[in-house]
Amino acid sequence: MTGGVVAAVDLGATSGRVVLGRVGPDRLDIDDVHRFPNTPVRTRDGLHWNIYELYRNVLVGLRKAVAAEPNLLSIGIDSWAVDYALLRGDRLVSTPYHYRDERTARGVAAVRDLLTAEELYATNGLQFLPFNTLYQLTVDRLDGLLDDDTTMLLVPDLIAYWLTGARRAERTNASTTGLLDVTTGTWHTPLAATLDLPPRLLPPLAAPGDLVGALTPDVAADLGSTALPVVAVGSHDTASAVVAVPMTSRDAAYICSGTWSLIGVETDHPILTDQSRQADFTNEAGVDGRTRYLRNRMGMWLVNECVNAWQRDGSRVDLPALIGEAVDATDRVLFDVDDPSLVPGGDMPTRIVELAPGLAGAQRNVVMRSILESLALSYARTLDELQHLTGVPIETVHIVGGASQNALLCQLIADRAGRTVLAGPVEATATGNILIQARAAGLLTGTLEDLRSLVHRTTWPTAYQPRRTVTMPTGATA
Ligand code: LFR
Repeated sequence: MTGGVVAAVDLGATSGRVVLGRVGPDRLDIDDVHRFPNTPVRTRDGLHWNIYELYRNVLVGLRKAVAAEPNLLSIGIDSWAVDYALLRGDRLVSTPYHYRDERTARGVAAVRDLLTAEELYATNGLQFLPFNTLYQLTVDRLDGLLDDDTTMLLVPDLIAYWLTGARRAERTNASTTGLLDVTTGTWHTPLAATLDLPPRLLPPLAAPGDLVGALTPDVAADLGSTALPVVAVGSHDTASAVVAVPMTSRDAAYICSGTWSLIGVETDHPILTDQSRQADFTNEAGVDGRTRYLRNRMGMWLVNECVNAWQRDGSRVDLPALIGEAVDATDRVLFDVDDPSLVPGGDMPTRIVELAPGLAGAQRNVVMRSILESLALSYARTLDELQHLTGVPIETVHIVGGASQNALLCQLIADRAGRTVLAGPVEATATGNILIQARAAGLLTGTLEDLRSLVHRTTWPTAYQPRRTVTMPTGATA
Protein backbone atom coordinates (compact mmCIF):
# COMPACT_ATOMS: atom_id res chain seq x y z
CA MET A 1 0.00 0.00 0.00
CA THR A 2 1.48 3.41 -0.84
CA GLY A 3 -0.85 5.76 0.98
CA GLY A 4 -3.94 5.89 3.13
CA VAL A 5 -5.87 7.83 5.75
CA VAL A 6 -6.40 7.21 9.48
CA ALA A 7 -8.29 9.20 12.14
CA ALA A 8 -6.74 10.29 15.43
CA VAL A 9 -8.73 11.29 18.49
CA ASP A 10 -6.53 13.42 20.76
CA LEU A 11 -7.97 14.65 24.05
CA GLY A 12 -5.96 17.28 25.91
CA ALA A 13 -6.64 18.80 29.30
CA THR A 14 -8.09 21.97 27.79
CA SER A 15 -9.25 20.90 24.33
CA GLY A 16 -9.81 17.87 22.15
CA ARG A 17 -9.55 17.23 18.45
CA VAL A 18 -10.27 14.66 15.80
CA VAL A 19 -7.86 14.82 12.88
CA LEU A 20 -7.27 12.95 9.67
CA GLY A 21 -3.76 11.80 8.89
CA ARG A 22 -2.88 11.19 5.25
CA VAL A 23 0.20 9.05 5.25
CA GLY A 24 2.56 7.52 2.72
CA PRO A 25 6.30 6.78 2.60
CA ASP A 26 7.00 10.48 1.94
CA ARG A 27 3.75 12.00 3.06
CA LEU A 28 2.41 13.05 6.43
CA ASP A 29 -0.45 15.55 6.25
CA ILE A 30 -2.75 16.33 9.11
CA ASP A 31 -6.18 17.91 8.70
CA ASP A 32 -8.37 18.97 11.58
CA VAL A 33 -11.94 17.80 11.25
CA HIS A 34 -13.30 18.77 14.66
CA ARG A 35 -11.97 20.77 17.63
CA PHE A 36 -13.78 21.22 20.91
CA PRO A 37 -13.14 22.59 24.38
CA ASN A 38 -12.59 20.29 27.35
CA THR A 39 -14.18 22.04 30.31
CA PRO A 40 -14.16 20.20 33.65
CA VAL A 41 -17.15 20.43 35.98
CA ARG A 42 -17.17 20.79 39.75
CA THR A 43 -20.00 19.01 41.55
CA ARG A 44 -20.54 18.35 45.26
CA ASP A 45 -18.19 15.38 45.13
CA GLY A 46 -15.31 17.21 43.44
CA LEU A 47 -13.79 18.13 40.09
CA HIS A 48 -14.72 15.83 37.18
CA TRP A 49 -14.04 15.61 33.48
CA ASN A 50 -17.21 16.05 31.44
CA ILE A 51 -16.75 12.60 29.94
CA TYR A 52 -20.11 12.33 28.19
CA GLU A 53 -19.59 15.66 26.47
CA LEU A 54 -16.11 14.54 25.41
CA TYR A 55 -17.52 11.30 23.99
CA ARG A 56 -20.28 13.20 22.21
CA ASN A 57 -17.63 15.35 20.55
CA VAL A 58 -15.55 12.29 19.65
CA LEU A 59 -18.59 10.93 17.80
CA VAL A 60 -19.22 14.28 16.07
CA GLY A 61 -15.58 14.33 14.98
CA LEU A 62 -15.57 10.74 13.77
CA ARG A 63 -18.79 11.30 11.81
CA LYS A 64 -17.09 14.24 10.05
CA ALA A 65 -13.96 12.14 9.49
CA VAL A 66 -15.94 9.32 7.88
CA ALA A 67 -17.88 11.76 5.71
CA ALA A 68 -14.66 13.41 4.53
CA GLU A 69 -12.83 10.14 4.00
CA PRO A 70 -15.02 7.11 3.25
CA ASN A 71 -11.93 4.88 2.92
CA LEU A 72 -10.68 5.55 6.41
CA LEU A 73 -8.45 2.69 7.60
CA SER A 74 -8.58 2.95 11.39
CA ILE A 75 -9.14 5.06 14.52
CA GLY A 76 -6.67 5.65 17.38
CA ILE A 77 -7.31 7.41 20.69
CA ASP A 78 -5.03 9.22 23.11
CA SER A 79 -5.56 11.53 26.08
CA TRP A 80 -3.89 12.87 29.21
CA ALA A 81 -2.92 10.12 31.64
CA VAL A 82 -3.89 8.69 35.05
CA ASP A 83 -7.65 9.40 35.13
CA TYR A 84 -10.22 6.64 34.78
CA ALA A 85 -13.83 5.55 35.15
CA LEU A 86 -15.09 2.63 37.22
CA LEU A 87 -17.52 0.21 35.61
CA ARG A 88 -19.66 -2.66 36.76
CA GLY A 89 -20.80 -4.53 33.69
CA ASP A 90 -21.59 -1.83 31.13
CA ARG A 91 -22.59 0.68 33.78
CA LEU A 92 -20.34 3.56 34.81
CA VAL A 93 -20.25 3.63 38.60
CA SER A 94 -17.84 6.53 38.81
CA THR A 95 -17.10 9.09 36.10
CA PRO A 96 -13.47 10.20 35.81
CA TYR A 97 -12.29 12.69 38.40
CA HIS A 98 -9.92 15.41 37.27
CA TYR A 99 -6.39 14.74 38.45
CA ARG A 100 -6.37 18.25 39.94
CA ASP A 101 -9.14 17.28 42.37
CA GLU A 102 -8.01 17.55 45.99
CA ARG A 103 -9.22 14.12 47.07
CA THR A 104 -5.94 12.37 46.20
CA ALA A 105 -4.21 13.55 49.42
CA ARG A 106 -6.07 10.83 51.39
CA GLY A 107 -4.88 8.19 48.95
CA VAL A 108 -1.25 9.35 49.23
CA ALA A 109 -1.36 9.08 53.03
CA ALA A 110 -2.94 5.61 52.92
CA VAL A 111 -0.41 4.28 50.38
CA ARG A 112 2.48 5.69 52.43
CA ASP A 113 1.25 3.62 55.39
CA LEU A 114 1.65 0.50 53.27
CA LEU A 115 4.79 1.11 51.20
CA THR A 116 7.92 3.24 51.38
CA ALA A 117 8.88 5.58 48.54
CA GLU A 118 11.88 3.31 47.84
CA GLU A 119 9.68 0.22 47.51
CA LEU A 120 7.29 1.98 45.18
CA TYR A 121 10.04 3.37 42.93
CA ALA A 122 11.68 -0.06 42.63
CA THR A 123 8.30 -1.48 41.60
CA ASN A 124 6.81 1.10 39.26
CA GLY A 125 9.70 3.51 38.57
CA LEU A 126 7.44 6.57 38.72
CA GLN A 127 8.13 10.07 40.01
CA PHE A 128 5.88 11.07 42.87
CA LEU A 129 2.75 12.71 41.50
CA PRO A 130 -0.06 12.80 44.06
CA PHE A 131 -2.65 12.13 41.35
CA ASN A 132 -1.19 8.91 39.94
CA THR A 133 -3.96 6.36 39.55
CA LEU A 134 -2.90 4.15 42.44
CA TYR A 135 -3.56 7.00 44.89
CA GLN A 136 -6.93 7.75 43.31
CA LEU A 137 -7.93 4.07 43.38
CA THR A 138 -6.92 3.88 47.03
CA VAL A 139 -9.42 6.67 47.77
CA ASP A 140 -12.08 4.65 45.91
CA ARG A 141 -11.18 1.58 47.95
CA LEU A 142 -11.43 3.55 51.22
CA ASP A 143 -14.82 4.86 50.08
CA GLY A 144 -16.05 1.28 49.45
CA LEU A 145 -16.42 1.74 45.68
CA LEU A 146 -14.42 -1.29 44.56
CA ASP A 147 -15.73 -4.83 44.56
CA ASP A 148 -14.86 -7.97 42.63
CA ASP A 149 -17.00 -6.92 39.66
CA THR A 150 -15.50 -3.45 39.29
CA THR A 151 -13.28 -2.64 36.29
CA MET A 152 -11.13 0.44 35.84
CA LEU A 153 -10.78 1.96 32.37
CA LEU A 154 -8.42 4.86 31.71
CA VAL A 155 -9.96 7.66 29.62
CA PRO A 156 -8.77 6.55 26.13
CA ASP A 157 -9.56 2.93 27.01
CA LEU A 158 -13.06 3.98 28.08
CA ILE A 159 -13.66 5.77 24.77
CA ALA A 160 -12.35 2.71 22.89
CA TYR A 161 -14.67 0.50 24.97
CA TRP A 162 -17.69 2.64 24.17
CA LEU A 163 -16.79 2.46 20.48
CA THR A 164 -15.98 -1.25 20.29
CA GLY A 165 -17.17 -3.06 23.42
CA ALA A 166 -13.57 -4.28 24.03
CA ARG A 167 -11.96 -3.63 27.43
CA ARG A 168 -8.22 -3.17 27.27
CA ALA A 169 -5.60 -1.18 29.13
CA GLU A 170 -3.15 0.27 26.64
CA ARG A 171 0.32 -0.17 28.08
CA THR A 172 1.89 3.33 27.80
CA ASN A 173 -1.01 4.88 29.68
CA ALA A 174 -1.26 1.90 32.06
CA SER A 175 2.32 2.69 33.11
CA THR A 176 1.13 6.00 34.58
CA THR A 177 -1.20 4.21 36.98
CA GLY A 178 1.73 3.16 39.15
CA LEU A 179 0.46 -0.43 39.04
CA LEU A 180 2.58 -1.66 36.15
CA ASP A 181 5.82 -3.50 36.84
CA VAL A 182 8.51 -1.17 35.48
CA THR A 183 10.80 -4.04 34.52
CA THR A 184 8.34 -6.48 32.90
CA GLY A 185 5.67 -4.05 31.63
CA THR A 186 2.87 -6.22 33.04
CA TRP A 187 0.43 -5.50 35.87
CA HIS A 188 2.19 -5.82 39.22
CA THR A 189 -0.31 -8.14 40.91
CA PRO A 190 1.50 -8.28 44.28
CA LEU A 191 1.48 -4.46 44.42
CA ALA A 192 -2.25 -4.37 43.62
CA ALA A 193 -2.80 -6.98 46.35
CA THR A 194 -0.77 -4.96 48.89
CA LEU A 195 -3.00 -1.99 48.10
CA ASP A 196 -6.03 -4.24 48.54
CA LEU A 197 -7.28 -3.62 45.01
CA PRO A 198 -9.58 -6.36 43.66
CA PRO A 199 -7.83 -8.71 41.20
CA ARG A 200 -10.29 -8.13 38.32
CA LEU A 201 -10.05 -4.33 38.53
CA LEU A 202 -7.29 -4.12 35.90
CA PRO A 203 -8.20 -5.09 32.30
CA PRO A 204 -5.93 -7.09 29.97
CA LEU A 205 -3.08 -5.04 28.49
CA ALA A 206 -2.71 -4.05 24.84
CA ALA A 207 0.40 -2.66 23.15
CA PRO A 208 0.50 0.22 20.64
CA GLY A 209 -0.24 -1.24 17.23
CA ASP A 210 -2.54 -3.97 18.58
CA LEU A 211 -6.11 -4.17 17.39
CA VAL A 212 -8.47 -3.18 20.22
CA GLY A 213 -11.65 -4.12 18.36
CA ALA A 214 -14.01 -3.15 15.56
CA LEU A 215 -16.72 -0.50 15.94
CA THR A 216 -19.92 -2.08 17.23
CA PRO A 217 -22.74 -2.23 14.63
CA ASP A 218 -24.61 0.55 16.50
CA VAL A 219 -21.66 2.90 16.53
CA ALA A 220 -20.74 2.11 12.91
CA ALA A 221 -24.33 2.88 11.84
CA ASP A 222 -24.26 6.13 13.83
CA LEU A 223 -21.01 7.18 12.17
CA GLY A 224 -22.10 6.04 8.71
CA SER A 225 -19.06 3.80 8.47
CA THR A 226 -18.10 0.14 8.16
CA ALA A 227 -16.94 -1.79 11.26
CA LEU A 228 -13.68 0.18 11.33
CA PRO A 229 -10.88 -1.07 13.56
CA VAL A 230 -9.86 0.87 16.66
CA VAL A 231 -6.11 0.40 16.96
CA ALA A 232 -4.12 0.92 20.17
CA VAL A 233 -1.65 3.80 19.85
CA GLY A 234 0.52 5.40 22.52
CA SER A 235 -2.75 6.26 24.27
CA HIS A 236 -0.93 8.35 26.84
CA ASP A 237 -0.68 11.67 24.96
CA THR A 238 2.95 12.10 26.01
CA ALA A 239 3.83 8.66 24.60
CA SER A 240 2.31 9.63 21.25
CA ALA A 241 4.06 13.00 21.34
CA VAL A 242 7.45 11.36 21.95
CA VAL A 243 6.91 9.13 18.88
CA ALA A 244 6.67 12.30 16.78
CA VAL A 245 9.68 14.15 18.20
CA PRO A 246 11.95 14.41 15.14
CA MET A 247 15.05 13.34 17.08
CA THR A 248 17.91 12.22 14.89
CA SER A 249 20.12 10.97 17.70
CA ARG A 250 19.73 9.32 21.09
CA ASP A 251 21.39 12.24 22.88
CA ALA A 252 18.64 14.67 22.02
CA ALA A 253 16.17 15.58 24.74
CA TYR A 254 12.55 16.58 24.30
CA ILE A 255 10.13 18.97 25.91
CA CYS A 256 6.55 17.89 25.21
CA SER A 257 4.62 21.00 25.97
CA GLY A 258 0.98 21.39 26.80
CA THR A 259 -0.65 22.01 30.14
CA TRP A 260 2.46 20.30 31.52
CA SER A 261 5.94 20.22 30.08
CA LEU A 262 7.36 16.74 30.04
CA ILE A 263 11.12 16.95 29.83
CA GLY A 264 13.14 13.85 29.11
CA VAL A 265 14.96 11.46 26.85
CA GLU A 266 14.10 8.08 25.43
CA THR A 267 16.04 5.15 26.85
CA ASP A 268 16.10 1.39 26.23
CA HIS A 269 15.82 0.57 29.93
CA PRO A 270 14.40 2.21 33.02
CA ILE A 271 16.77 4.07 35.34
CA LEU A 272 15.93 3.09 38.92
CA THR A 273 18.88 4.43 40.89
CA ASP A 274 18.43 6.12 44.23
CA GLN A 275 19.71 9.33 42.69
CA SER A 276 17.01 9.14 40.05
CA ARG A 277 14.32 8.54 42.65
CA GLN A 278 15.50 11.46 44.74
CA ALA A 279 15.55 13.71 41.68
CA ASP A 280 11.96 12.49 41.06
CA PHE A 281 12.45 11.38 37.46
CA THR A 282 9.91 8.97 36.04
CA ASN A 283 10.17 5.86 33.87
CA GLU A 284 6.98 5.78 31.83
CA ALA A 285 6.42 3.15 29.18
CA GLY A 286 7.08 4.30 25.63
CA VAL A 287 6.01 2.81 22.33
CA ASP A 288 7.98 -0.26 21.10
CA GLY A 289 9.15 -1.12 24.59
CA ARG A 290 11.17 2.09 24.99
CA THR A 291 11.25 4.02 28.26
CA ARG A 292 10.24 7.64 28.54
CA TYR A 293 12.65 8.86 31.17
CA LEU A 294 11.33 12.28 32.08
CA ARG A 295 10.10 14.72 34.63
CA ASN A 296 6.81 16.63 34.77
CA ARG A 297 7.40 20.35 34.87
CA MET A 298 4.99 23.23 34.92
CA GLY A 299 3.71 23.97 31.42
CA MET A 300 1.28 26.40 29.77
CA TRP A 301 -1.11 25.90 32.71
CA LEU A 302 0.42 29.00 34.33
CA VAL A 303 -0.10 31.15 31.26
CA ASN A 304 -3.62 29.84 30.59
CA GLU A 305 -4.74 30.20 34.18
CA CYS A 306 -3.47 33.80 34.30
CA VAL A 307 -5.33 34.60 31.09
CA ASN A 308 -8.50 32.99 32.53
CA ALA A 309 -8.19 34.99 35.74
CA TRP A 310 -7.66 38.28 33.86
CA GLN A 311 -10.64 37.50 31.65
CA ARG A 312 -12.77 36.79 34.72
CA ASP A 313 -11.94 40.38 35.73
CA GLY A 314 -13.80 41.42 32.61
CA SER A 315 -10.85 42.36 30.42
CA ARG A 316 -10.16 40.94 26.97
CA VAL A 317 -6.75 39.31 26.76
CA ASP A 318 -5.01 38.85 23.43
CA LEU A 319 -2.37 36.26 24.33
CA PRO A 320 -0.16 36.54 21.22
CA ALA A 321 -0.15 40.35 21.63
CA LEU A 322 0.69 40.02 25.33
CA ILE A 323 3.58 37.67 24.57
CA GLY A 324 4.72 40.19 21.95
CA GLU A 325 4.76 42.90 24.65
CA ALA A 326 6.60 40.52 26.98
CA VAL A 327 9.50 40.46 24.50
CA ASP A 328 10.17 44.14 25.29
CA ALA A 329 9.60 43.90 29.05
CA THR A 330 12.88 44.68 30.77
CA ASP A 331 11.65 44.00 34.32
CA ARG A 332 11.11 40.44 35.48
CA VAL A 333 11.03 38.51 38.72
CA LEU A 334 12.00 34.85 38.77
CA PHE A 335 9.98 32.44 40.87
CA ASP A 336 9.63 28.69 41.35
CA VAL A 337 7.14 27.64 38.68
CA ASP A 338 7.05 24.11 40.07
CA ASP A 339 5.80 25.15 43.49
CA PRO A 340 2.89 22.82 44.43
CA SER A 341 0.71 25.84 45.30
CA LEU A 342 0.40 26.52 41.54
CA VAL A 343 -1.06 23.10 40.64
CA PRO A 344 -4.77 23.56 41.54
CA GLY A 345 -7.06 25.81 39.52
CA GLY A 346 -8.08 29.22 40.87
CA ASP A 347 -6.66 32.71 41.08
CA MET A 348 -3.24 32.22 39.49
CA PRO A 349 -1.95 35.84 39.41
CA THR A 350 -2.43 36.16 43.19
CA ARG A 351 -0.64 32.89 43.87
CA ILE A 352 2.25 33.95 41.64
CA VAL A 353 2.59 37.21 43.59
CA GLU A 354 2.76 35.15 46.80
CA LEU A 355 5.84 33.43 45.36
CA ALA A 356 7.19 36.58 43.68
CA PRO A 357 6.20 39.60 45.80
CA GLY A 358 8.09 41.86 43.38
CA LEU A 359 5.28 41.26 40.87
CA ALA A 360 2.62 42.92 43.05
CA GLY A 361 0.93 45.56 40.88
CA ALA A 362 3.12 44.69 37.86
CA GLN A 363 1.94 45.19 34.27
CA ARG A 364 0.67 42.03 32.58
CA ASN A 365 3.54 41.97 30.09
CA VAL A 366 5.98 41.92 33.03
CA VAL A 367 4.05 39.07 34.65
CA MET A 368 4.12 37.20 31.35
CA ARG A 369 7.85 37.80 30.89
CA SER A 370 8.48 36.61 34.46
CA ILE A 371 6.46 33.43 33.86
CA LEU A 372 8.29 32.62 30.62
CA GLU A 373 11.74 33.35 32.08
CA SER A 374 10.93 31.25 35.14
CA LEU A 375 9.67 28.36 33.00
CA ALA A 376 12.84 28.53 30.91
CA LEU A 377 14.97 28.48 34.05
CA SER A 378 13.13 25.42 35.38
CA TYR A 379 13.52 23.62 32.04
CA ALA A 380 17.23 24.45 31.82
CA ARG A 381 17.83 23.06 35.31
CA THR A 382 15.84 19.93 34.48
CA LEU A 383 17.91 19.38 31.32
CA ASP A 384 21.11 19.63 33.37
CA GLU A 385 19.75 17.09 35.85
CA LEU A 386 18.71 14.83 32.99
CA GLN A 387 22.22 14.96 31.55
CA HIS A 388 23.68 14.18 34.96
CA LEU A 389 21.33 11.27 35.69
CA THR A 390 21.60 9.61 32.28
CA GLY A 391 25.24 10.42 31.54
CA VAL A 392 24.07 11.43 28.06
CA PRO A 393 25.57 14.73 26.82
CA ILE A 394 22.48 16.62 25.72
CA GLU A 395 23.22 19.07 22.95
CA THR A 396 19.89 19.44 21.23
CA VAL A 397 16.49 19.97 22.78
CA HIS A 398 13.34 19.39 20.73
CA ILE A 399 10.26 21.23 21.86
CA VAL A 400 6.96 19.95 20.50
CA GLY A 401 3.34 20.84 21.25
CA GLY A 402 1.76 24.20 22.02
CA ALA A 403 4.80 26.09 23.34
CA SER A 404 6.83 25.22 20.24
CA GLN A 405 4.98 28.17 18.67
CA ASN A 406 6.00 30.55 21.44
CA ALA A 407 9.17 32.01 19.94
CA LEU A 408 10.03 33.99 23.08
CA LEU A 409 9.87 30.91 25.31
CA CYS A 410 11.87 28.80 22.82
CA GLN A 411 14.59 31.46 22.68
CA LEU A 412 14.67 31.82 26.47
CA ILE A 413 15.07 28.04 26.84
CA ALA A 414 17.96 28.06 24.34
CA ASP A 415 19.58 30.95 26.24
CA ARG A 416 19.20 29.52 29.71
CA ALA A 417 19.99 25.93 28.73
CA GLY A 418 22.92 26.94 26.50
CA ARG A 419 21.69 24.40 23.94
CA THR A 420 20.14 24.46 20.49
CA VAL A 421 16.36 24.29 20.64
CA LEU A 422 14.49 22.79 17.67
CA ALA A 423 10.82 23.73 17.76
CA GLY A 424 7.97 21.69 16.20
CA PRO A 425 5.81 19.99 15.26
CA VAL A 426 3.03 21.68 17.20
CA GLU A 427 0.61 18.74 16.71
CA ALA A 428 3.11 16.14 17.89
CA THR A 429 0.59 14.10 19.87
CA ALA A 430 -1.87 13.65 17.01
CA THR A 431 1.09 12.97 14.71
CA GLY A 432 2.42 10.19 16.94
CA ASN A 433 -1.06 8.69 17.16
CA ILE A 434 -1.31 8.72 13.35
CA LEU A 435 2.16 7.25 12.81
CA ILE A 436 1.48 4.19 14.96
CA GLN A 437 -1.84 3.54 13.23
CA ALA A 438 -0.19 4.01 9.84
CA ARG A 439 2.47 1.46 10.75
CA ALA A 440 -0.18 -0.99 11.99
CA ALA A 441 -2.06 -0.57 8.69
CA GLY A 442 1.13 -1.28 6.69
CA LEU A 443 1.35 2.28 5.28
CA LEU A 444 4.74 2.68 6.97
CA THR A 445 7.32 0.21 8.18
CA GLY A 446 10.29 0.31 10.48
CA THR A 447 11.44 1.50 13.86
CA LEU A 448 10.57 4.68 15.73
CA GLU A 449 13.66 6.19 14.13
CA ASP A 450 12.16 5.53 10.69
CA LEU A 451 8.88 7.13 11.75
CA ARG A 452 10.72 10.14 13.17
CA SER A 453 12.67 10.52 9.99
CA LEU A 454 9.35 10.99 8.16
CA VAL A 455 8.37 13.71 10.66
CA HIS A 456 11.77 15.31 10.13
CA ARG A 457 11.37 15.26 6.34
CA THR A 458 7.83 16.62 6.31
CA THR A 459 7.91 19.27 9.04
CA TRP A 460 10.49 21.98 9.38
CA PRO A 461 11.57 22.53 12.98
CA THR A 462 12.62 26.10 13.75
CA ALA A 463 16.09 26.38 15.31
CA TYR A 464 16.88 28.71 18.23
CA GLN A 465 20.55 29.12 19.14
CA PRO A 466 21.65 30.24 22.61
CA ARG A 467 22.40 33.96 22.46
CA ARG A 468 24.55 34.71 25.47
CA THR A 469 25.39 33.73 29.01
CA VAL A 470 22.38 34.62 31.10
CA THR A 471 22.97 36.39 34.35
CA MET A 472 20.39 36.51 37.11
CA PRO A 473 18.59 39.85 37.06
CA THR A 474 18.71 41.86 40.26
CA GLY A 475 15.77 41.17 42.48
CA ALA A 476 15.58 37.56 41.27
CA THR A 477 13.83 35.36 43.77
CA ALA A 478 14.84 31.98 42.40
C1 LFR B 1 0.23 15.55 29.73
C2 LFR B 1 -0.04 14.49 30.78
C3 LFR B 1 1.18 14.14 31.56
C4 LFR B 1 0.59 13.58 32.80
C5 LFR B 1 -0.50 14.61 33.05
C6 LFR B 1 -1.65 14.14 33.86
O1 LFR B 1 -0.94 15.87 29.05
O2 LFR B 1 -0.57 13.33 30.19
O3 LFR B 1 2.07 13.25 30.88
O4 LFR B 1 1.48 13.46 33.87
O5 LFR B 1 -0.94 14.97 31.75
O6 LFR B 1 -2.31 13.11 33.22
